[in-house]
Amino acid sequence: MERGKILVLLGLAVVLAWAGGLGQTIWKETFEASTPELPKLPSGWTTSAIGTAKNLWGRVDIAQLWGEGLPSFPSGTKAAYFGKVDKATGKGNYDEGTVAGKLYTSPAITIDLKKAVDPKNPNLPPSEIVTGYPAFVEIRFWSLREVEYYPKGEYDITKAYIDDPDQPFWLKSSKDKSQRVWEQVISDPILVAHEDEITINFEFDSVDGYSNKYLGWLIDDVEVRIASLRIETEFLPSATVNDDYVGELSPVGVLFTATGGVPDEDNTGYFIKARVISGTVPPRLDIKDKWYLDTTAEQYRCVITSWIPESPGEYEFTIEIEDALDQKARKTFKLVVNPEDAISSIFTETEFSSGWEMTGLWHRIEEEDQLPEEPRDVKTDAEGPVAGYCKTNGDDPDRYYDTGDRTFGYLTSPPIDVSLYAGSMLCVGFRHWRGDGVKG
Ligand SMILES: [Ca+2]
Ligand SMILES: [Ca+2]
Repeated sequence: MERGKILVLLGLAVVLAWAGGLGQTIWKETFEASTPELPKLPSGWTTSAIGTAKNLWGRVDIAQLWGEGLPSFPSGTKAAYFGKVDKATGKGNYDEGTVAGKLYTSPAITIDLKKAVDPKNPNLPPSEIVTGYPAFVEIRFWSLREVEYYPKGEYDITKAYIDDPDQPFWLKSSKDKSQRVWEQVISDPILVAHEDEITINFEFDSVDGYSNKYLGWLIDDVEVRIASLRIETEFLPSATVNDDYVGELSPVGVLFTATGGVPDEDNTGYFIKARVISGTVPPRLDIKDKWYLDTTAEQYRCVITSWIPESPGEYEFTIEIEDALDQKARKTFKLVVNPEDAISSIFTETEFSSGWEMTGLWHRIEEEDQLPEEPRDVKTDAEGPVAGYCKTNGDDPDRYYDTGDRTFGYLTSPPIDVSLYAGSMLCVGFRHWRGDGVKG
């Protein structure tokens, strides 16, 4: 599971909600509890040290930070806070004259998928949810951090992770400019199972004692939710006639991947449903209606064993996936099937008999004996007719381009359809003979 990647949302929440359903909260901390008294954290939250660093984690009410002019908290008036309040100024800082850094950890959160089951939704009766039933969750929290800005090194590090400090799902440092706004952090989907236990770790590390007279770090509304459903495949590589497509796919044979949501279960395993809702799928390409969960890869996969396209074409279609909670996600794909010998030649011209636009002195020279002999005897070695830029000369060979004035003209090919070769490199080559009066 790659937890290093992180999606930070400011205005994107609406888009995600549309793309993957609203998701459902299975655990949430608002830090609003009235006991224990501030600055203590709610019960279950634990702090631990990084080395000998000072522990400044606690809980704060926005009223205590009256001198900061902060935006209102995501929920209520309280939040978790790494820092200390100066009562005289109503401002916060983490300046201890030495390294200020500590870790704090959520209570053990037991994944209870039954909390995600909508009682109005009969598709997933809670009775089917047994220990070990898989699902994807995501961690969300709101963050407001104000620390030193120093792009040449990593100080005042703020990070969040599940179990491995080296794989944070969110990390910022002095290299990232602070913004005095709340931003919502949403982790990538994390594969868990019913009754798994997870803890969420928030770590602040100033690294040293310099430049620590800043507000610090505020956290609010930590949530574990069912992750929205999403198709992870970004695009489909192009196919080639008579060439087995499975070899083009990476990993081999895996046409689509998806994550998020809660799967259904049948005798084969856990799956999400999939269907093509619009567009045209290439003939005989087998898009499965069940994408099974690969627990090692931590994704749902639509696998094909073979597909050998028989004719070129360009296809576009939209797929919709759906999980056991009726969450849906859609994506549109374009698939190009190239002709077998496509790349060697899309278009060749040896006749110049039709379709070409010729202006100025450009004209078709059909016979070899029409090629100019003056001022040089032209031998093009071309097979058949050529296009030449020179003056015609009745029944005698062409000659010169001397019109007594400036002369120019265009030789323009007919339209060449390259739409079947989208994504391919196009190169144009031509043979030419250039002399005093002719091109061939
Ligand atoms: Ca709150
Ligand atoms: Ca610092």
